[in-house]
Amino acid sequence: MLSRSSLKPQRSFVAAALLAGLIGFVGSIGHAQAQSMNSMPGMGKTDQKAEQKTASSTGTVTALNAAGKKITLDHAPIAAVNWPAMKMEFPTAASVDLSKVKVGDKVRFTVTGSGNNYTVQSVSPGQ
Ligand SMILES: [Cu+2]
Repeated sequence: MLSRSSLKPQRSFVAAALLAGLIGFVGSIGHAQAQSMNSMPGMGKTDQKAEQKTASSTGTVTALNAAGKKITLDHAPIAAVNWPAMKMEFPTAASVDLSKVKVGDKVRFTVTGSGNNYTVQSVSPGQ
C-alpha cells in the first residue's frame, strides 16, 4: 500500500511531465506557423524581412472591398518589383481609408511586401 508521503513525489513528477508536454506543444505550434509561412506561394525559404520592398505606381481602382480592407487596381508596370502592368487585388494597411476612393478613380499608390504578398500602404488621387 502507498502512503501519502510516497504519493507526493509521484504527483510532482506527473505535474512536471504535463508542464514539459505543454511547453513542447506550444513550441510545436510556433514551429508549424513558421513552416506554413515558408510554404506560402511565392515565398522562399530565405529571411522574408530582408526581402521586404517598397514601390509606388499608378493605377485605376477597379473594385473595392471595404469590409475586407481590399482594393483591386489595374496598375502600370512597377519596375522596382519587376511587375508588368496587371489587374490585381491587394490587402490594404490599417491606415488606408478606402472610403476616400471609388471604383474608376485613377490613383497613385505605394505597396510594401515580398514575393506574392504585397500590401497597399497608401492610395492618393491622381496620376
Ligand atoms: Cu500587380
